[in-house]
Amino acid sequence: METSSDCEAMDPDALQAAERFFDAAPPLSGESDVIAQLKAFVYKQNRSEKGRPIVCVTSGGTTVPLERRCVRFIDNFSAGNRGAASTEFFLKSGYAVIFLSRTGSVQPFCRDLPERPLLDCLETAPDGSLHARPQYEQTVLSALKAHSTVVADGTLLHLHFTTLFEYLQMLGLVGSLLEGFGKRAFFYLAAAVSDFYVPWETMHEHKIQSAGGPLAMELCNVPKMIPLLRRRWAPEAFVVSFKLETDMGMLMQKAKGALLKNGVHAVVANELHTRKDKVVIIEAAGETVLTRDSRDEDIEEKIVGHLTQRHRLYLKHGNGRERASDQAAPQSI
Ligand code: 9Z3
Repeated sequence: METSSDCEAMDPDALQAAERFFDAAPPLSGESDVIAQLKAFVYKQNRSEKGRPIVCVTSGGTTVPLERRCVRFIDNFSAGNRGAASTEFFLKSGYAVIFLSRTGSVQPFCRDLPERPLLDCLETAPDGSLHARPQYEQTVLSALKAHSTVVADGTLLHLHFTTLFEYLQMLGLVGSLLEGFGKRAFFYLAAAVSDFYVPWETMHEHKIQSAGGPLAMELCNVPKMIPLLRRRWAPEAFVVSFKLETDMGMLMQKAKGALLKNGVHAVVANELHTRKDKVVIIEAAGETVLTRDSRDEDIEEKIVGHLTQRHRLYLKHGNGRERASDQAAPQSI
């Protein structure tokens, strides 16, 4: 069994930087409510089906506030499609899912609905009753069916973040609460997390004034938290991180580096503009290229299929980071 001691020890400077980040971060609003929801969910999963694996899917982009009473912030492109689609496939594969997503990002089972689902999908009949418009009837029906199934099964927990601080604090809470799940816990880190931020202690309290002329601000590096997840919060959990670049050459090099440096079980490498069509999964065993064959297909079905199979192997034997000689040959799917 792999434990934290089997992993490379965490660099003490990196650990200190991570600790400083949390000490200086603003208190997480609604923290006790988040903990209560998590505890109830975890308790339910343990009671209802003993062997059910549990995955935390992170999704969407984090904001970086520029002021404490925040008027302005830095954001990124992530819409949360990957996390929402992957959640649907994890649920189909029998996982319980903690969906840690950016407020307002794409949600599971809503991907096919228009942007204003209530206004665009529904209409009132002359007697005042409410109906789905005929062109949306099937889409609304299948979204409702899928949603009510997971509500009845109690297998999906939604948690929302907006800022980088909230995201990392909530990931820490989920990590620590899932420690007891051992290898059954799986982290699928698809959220696009900012690399830079303004530390709370140096942040302007009030709206930054333009009268002072052009704005020059220094952003600090966000401490790396994946090693903390791997080595402290949930050392036995199966952890998959994502690497995004806009330069293909750099992508593979950085993704391979992340696999080694962070001690994760796999890194999903994707390039910004082709992310819906192609990803490369990098593992100690080698590389697997996954592509989507048509626009009707979700590449997430293949990503989740590949990784849940790896998670099953990890649960059965091994540490999930076997070398190429121990596993089936890498492939293109
Ligand atoms: C990803 O690479 C995701 O696949 C996407 C999904 C964000 C591209 P969408 O939300 O896109 O469906 O629009 N996520 C991780 C990106 C990231 O920030 N990775 C960090 C990095 O590349 C490591 S934690 O350094």
